[in-house]
Amino acid sequence: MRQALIMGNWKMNGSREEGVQLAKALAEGLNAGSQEVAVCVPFVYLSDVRGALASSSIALGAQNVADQAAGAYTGEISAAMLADCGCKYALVGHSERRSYYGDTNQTVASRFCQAQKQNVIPVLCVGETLEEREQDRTFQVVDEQLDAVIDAAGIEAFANAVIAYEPVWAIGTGKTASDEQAQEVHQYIRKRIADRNPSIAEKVQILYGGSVKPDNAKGLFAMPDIDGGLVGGASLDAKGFLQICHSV
Ligand code: G2H
Repeated sequence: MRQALIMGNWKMNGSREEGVQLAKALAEGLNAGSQEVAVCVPFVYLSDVRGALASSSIALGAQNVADQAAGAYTGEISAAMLADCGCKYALVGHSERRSYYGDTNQTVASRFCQAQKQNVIPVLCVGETLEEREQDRTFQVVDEQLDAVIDAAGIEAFANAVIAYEPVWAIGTGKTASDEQAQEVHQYIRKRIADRNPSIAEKVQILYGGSVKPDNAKGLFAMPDIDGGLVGGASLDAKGFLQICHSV
């Protein structure tokens, strides 16, 4: 049985005070349950939010991590720094990083490896654009995104990683993949892992992301291969995000 995982991705939103207040509201409002909850916070607020979450079970995550270990990489944040700030998770390859900041399958694989070297759990984001879906290339794109990491890190690396399927056409658009559309790709991803290592495939958590909201979370989370969600916009509202967290 896989533990459900609900992650908020705050993206580039909020102030220090808003982040702290949001974290405190989550810590206070989260009912004890079988699910794990995490929030991926802007780098500069990690320490403040860590303090606000200190007495709760909510884990801390970052939204990206450098593809190098240390050195002259101005503006980058290393996995060791994230570990130092108390991060359990780091997103790698979010579609906004891939499409606006030039992340490639290769740099994403390097970020994934750097995170794992510091015991920060990488959350590998994969997913197709609308154009790719319309060209019937969803599985091919997901294969390429997964395989780059499998080639670099080895299939065993997925024993300590999370995958997030986020169809780009559903991100921040209000369009959600239907429960069945999402399940189809989740099942495909699990099978791709299972072809190499069935026991890792059985254990790896695969989250759905893309306009998850309080009113669609239950249906998505009920799908057999959907192990939780990566929630953007709706994670900025404590009440709504808690409702999503309590939908598993
Ligand atoms: C996808 C998701 C969270 P949203 O980017 O990563 O954002 O829920 O706003 O679509």
